[in-house]
Amino acid sequence: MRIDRLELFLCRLPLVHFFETSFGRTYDRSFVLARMEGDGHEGWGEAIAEGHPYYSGETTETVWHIVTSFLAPLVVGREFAHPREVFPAMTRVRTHNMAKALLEMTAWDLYARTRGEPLSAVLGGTRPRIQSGVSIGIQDSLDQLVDKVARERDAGYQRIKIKIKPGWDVDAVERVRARFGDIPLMVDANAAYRLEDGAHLARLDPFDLMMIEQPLDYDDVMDHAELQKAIVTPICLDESIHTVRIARDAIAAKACRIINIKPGRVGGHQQSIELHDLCAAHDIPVWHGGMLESGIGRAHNIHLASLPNFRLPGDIAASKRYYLPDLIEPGIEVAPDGTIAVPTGPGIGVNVVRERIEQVTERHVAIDARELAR
Ligand code: OSB
Ligand code: MG
Repeated sequence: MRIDRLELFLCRLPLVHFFETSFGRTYDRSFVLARMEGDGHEGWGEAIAEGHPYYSGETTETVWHIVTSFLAPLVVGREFAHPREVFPAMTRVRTHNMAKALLEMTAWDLYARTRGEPLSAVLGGTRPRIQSGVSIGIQDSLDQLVDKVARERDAGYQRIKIKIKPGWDVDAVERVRARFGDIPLMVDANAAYRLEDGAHLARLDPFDLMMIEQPLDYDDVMDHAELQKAIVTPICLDESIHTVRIARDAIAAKACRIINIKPGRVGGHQQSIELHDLCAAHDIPVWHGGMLESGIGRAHNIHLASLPNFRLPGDIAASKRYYLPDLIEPGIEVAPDGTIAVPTGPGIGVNVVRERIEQVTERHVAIDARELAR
């Protein structure tokens, strides 16, 4: 597979409903899309970096800078026997896994389309449908939260995740449990707590939560290990797991019992497969996270989530919860049983709507192998 040309699109889409985490409230989503050409085919990908550096230090602007100035010359105009070679080709550049993942994942789509196979098949996926859960942001009131949970449960989602932060935690969980009994429920703190909050977080233990996601800071493995000793609820790490090596250390330190995989966070599909396999070897269940992706990133996630150790429902929900219309046609749909079909066409297997992308593109660049060679 030779990558002849790369295009980047900086896009902004309004969200159907605002989304609030412990970082703040988002009304629209900025993201970078990539399109590659090679061997007479195209591939598409999406970076998970947001317009701000609150979930991660990377942003849409750092992705743009790192890809155009440093990563594109390592990838465009090069021949790869397999997309697993793309991430190693970029190791000279330190960190910036979201920028690397953008190119790596786009190359996987190109490769799968070149072979005429669905992405899931080339990634090693084994299931035809994935289990879908939802992530519900912080609301203006507990009544609104309960209404939202009711709506998503009725739509069939297999588990509910609610965002928490100091001041919006034990009461929120208590209300949801009181109203909905034993629905599969979990919470995500997005690093809003400190180890000193251990006694407070232990107050969540009676509510039989599936897990608490990322209670402490993004670079703090040892305090998570300490906290896990003080609470019964299993800890799941998200932000902390930016590389496969850190996952190895976190597992060894017993800092978590579950891991959330976002390919965009760890450098792409190949790193995700390695993380998935590492977790399987240690009997750590994984589930697929989400970052309010458009249909392009969402389709990539669905294919990856078809691997066997994705044993828990992920944050991969229907397009209509996020963007109307989406950048793909038809949008991703969730069946009444809370599952999503893995697309069976070549590559990510969804129709990318070019006109819609052009409408929401604020900046575009094309990088051609011939120009780089000069
Ligand atoms: O922590 O999982 C997270 C969205 C943006 C940034 C971080 C996170 C999230 C979500 C939303 O939880 C998941 C989704 O519905 O895409
Ligand atoms: Mg999270």
